[in-house]
Amino acid sequence: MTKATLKIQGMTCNHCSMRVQKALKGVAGVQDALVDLGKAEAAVTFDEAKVNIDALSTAVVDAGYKVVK
Ligand SMILES: [Cu+2]
Repeated sequence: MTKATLKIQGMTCNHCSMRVQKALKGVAGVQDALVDLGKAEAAVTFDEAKVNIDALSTAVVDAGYKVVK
């Protein structure tokens, strides 16, 4: 498993962080995702053979938020 932290822009409340967390967890290959609203970060544990950072970023963008590179 690989761990990565994504910087996310646009989350303003718990509802936002839950949405992002759900979106990330819904990606095939993601084992776990934990969003920290205060830090505006998502810590994601995933299987690198199945998913990459770009796919994770796309999931966040599709949920309506921005990923800061
Ligand atoms: Cu919100």
